[in-house]
Amino acid sequence: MTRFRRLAFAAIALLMPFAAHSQPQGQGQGQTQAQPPAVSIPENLRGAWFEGECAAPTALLALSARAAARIPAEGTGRLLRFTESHNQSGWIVATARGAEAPRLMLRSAGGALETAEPANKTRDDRLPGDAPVTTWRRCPATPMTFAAQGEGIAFLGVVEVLEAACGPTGGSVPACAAALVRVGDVSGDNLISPAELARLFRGAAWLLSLNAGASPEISGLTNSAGVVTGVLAARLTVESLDYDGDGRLSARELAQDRGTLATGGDPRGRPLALERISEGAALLRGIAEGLFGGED
Ligand SMILES: [Ca+2]
Repeated sequence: MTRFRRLAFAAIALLMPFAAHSQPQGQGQGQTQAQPPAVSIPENLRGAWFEGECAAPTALLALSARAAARIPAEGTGRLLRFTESHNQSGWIVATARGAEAPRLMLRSAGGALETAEPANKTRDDRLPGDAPVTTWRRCPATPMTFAAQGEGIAFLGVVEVLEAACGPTGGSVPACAAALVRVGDVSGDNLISPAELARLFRGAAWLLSLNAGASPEISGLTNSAGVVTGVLAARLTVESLDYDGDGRLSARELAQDRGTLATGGDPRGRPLALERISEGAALLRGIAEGLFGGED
């Protein structure tokens, strides 16, 4: 237990150097509450959608409050982090950050979801132009093809919650630290265990690889198994997924993030520059820096 406690403190301590940075700006400006969200994907559209039959879907589309991740069964995926959205002719038109400000159009169609990705040169009043419309469905259970993407999909919402709680227009350092524990705590003890922190790191690595246009992969389960003995590999696997720290893996721990592909997110906050987040231990520092240091 003390080990977990220390770890939670370590995670929070990482955020502390930025406290002095953020507080003078946040206070004394007489600002009322944060401005209304510039973008918000409706809650009933969030979560995982699939193209094709649930038995063998060809692509996954994960929607959070302010982002979309499209991942084909084979090949590279695409990450869109939205800065603005509006309604137009029955569509939600969301614009993502990036030099070309790519747009994604969404609308619900019965129980399905339709999307279109208009060409960059298509004028707003001509949308969707000749962009093809893709139909997505919900699946009752996670198709095995995409189970490994679950931690990344969960992180899609996690980063938004942190942006909302820790960003320049957000709250205080205690509120930011509390948000970190809230999104990180899987076991429900209000503390962050090594495995819970590792889960966030894996999710962040997934988001970064998707953002860089690489194939998103969760390497946590397999990347060290090839070079270490079976016993050590087994131990590393247990430690990386043992969220409650009892030394063994339950079915619930194994299915965490994979049984249900869920991503909530938070419409408040602005997308920080993911490029600034490097891997591993730099994650929390990168988040804090990006959040307390501004948007770019
Ligand atoms: Ca915990």
